[in-house]
Amino acid sequence: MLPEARGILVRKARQPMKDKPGGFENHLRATAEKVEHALKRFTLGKPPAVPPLLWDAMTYSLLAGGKRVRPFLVLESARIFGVHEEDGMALAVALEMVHTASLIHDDLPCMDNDVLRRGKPTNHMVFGEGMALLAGDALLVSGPGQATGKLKASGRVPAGRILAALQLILDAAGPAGICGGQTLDMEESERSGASPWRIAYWKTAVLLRPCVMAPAYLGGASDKELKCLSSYGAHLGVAFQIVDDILDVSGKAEQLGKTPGKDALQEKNSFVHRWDLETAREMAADQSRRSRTALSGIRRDTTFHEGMVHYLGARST
Ligand code: GRG
Repeated sequence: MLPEARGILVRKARQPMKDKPGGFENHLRATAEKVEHALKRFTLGKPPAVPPLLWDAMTYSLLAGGKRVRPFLVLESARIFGVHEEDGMALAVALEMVHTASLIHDDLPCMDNDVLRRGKPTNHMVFGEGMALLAGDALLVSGPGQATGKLKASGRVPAGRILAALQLILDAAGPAGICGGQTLDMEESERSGASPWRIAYWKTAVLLRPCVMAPAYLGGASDKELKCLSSYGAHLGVAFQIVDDILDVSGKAEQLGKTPGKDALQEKNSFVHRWDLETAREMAADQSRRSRTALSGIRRDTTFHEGMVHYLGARST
C-alpha cells in the first residue's frame, strides 16, 4: 500500500435488513453473496501468465464490496428469461468487472481524483496510477472475455445469442457508452454544455441496459420484451444517477463508501446543482415511475426488477 493510502479506510454503515422471507432485500443479500462467491472463484483462478501485481490490483477493487446492483439485475433477467444460473452468472461477473474498471478509472487523478471507494483507499492510492490504469484495462477486457469462454463451454446458448449479448455489453463500455458519458461529465466541469440528463444516461444508464437486456438475449426474449427492458434499464439508470447526485450532497462517507461533496467541489453539472434537492427528488421519482411502467409490457414475473426501482429510489430519502 502506498504511504498516502494509510488511514483512508471507512467502515461502511451496514443497513439493517428488515424484510420478510422471500422479500426483496433478503433476495438482494442472498444474490450478492452468490456473486461474491463467483467473483472470488474468478480471482482464485489467476492464469500463470498474469503478473501477480496486476492480479492483486484487479482483485483489490473487484472484491472491495459494492452493492452488486448490476449483477443482481443480470441474474434477475436471467431468471425471468429462463437462462441457466451459471450462464447468467458469467454475464453478471462480466458486468461487475466492467463496472469496477470504470470506477477505478473514474477515481484516477486525471479524472475525478478520489481517494476513497467502496470504503477503502482507491486503487491508485494503493497500487499507483500506472497499475490502477492497467487493472481497469484488464478488468474491462477480461470481464467479457471470461463470459465468452464460459458461455461457449456451457454449450447451452446458441452462438448468435452470445454474440448479441456481448455486443451490447461492449457497446455500453465504448465511446457511445460510458466512455462518452465520462467525456460529457469531464467537459461539463469545464462548462461546455451537456445537460445532467444526457450525462446521467451516458454515464450510468447506458451500463444498466445491458445488465437487463444481455441475459434476455441469451434467453431468446421477443423484440417487444427487449424494448421494454431497454426502457426499464434507461429510466432506472437515470433515476440511479439522480439519486447518486442527491447522495453526493446529503450522504455521509460511511454510508456511501466514497467522498461526498465532490460534485460541488468540481463544479459538476449535477441534478442538485442544476436544480435543487427537492426537484431532483421529484425527477428521480418520475424516472422510477417510468421504469416501472416499462415493466408492465413484459408478461413475466418482474417483481424483483420492480423491487430494485424501490430500493434505489429509497436510498435518497
Ligand atoms: C470503460 C473502464 C472504462 C471507463 C470509462 C471512467 C469512465 C470511463 C466512466 C465512469 C463512469 C461512472 C463512474 C459513472 C458513475 C456510475 C455510478 C453511479 C457509479 C456508482 O455505482 P454504485 O453505487 O457503486 O452501484 P458500487 O460501489 O455499489 O458498485
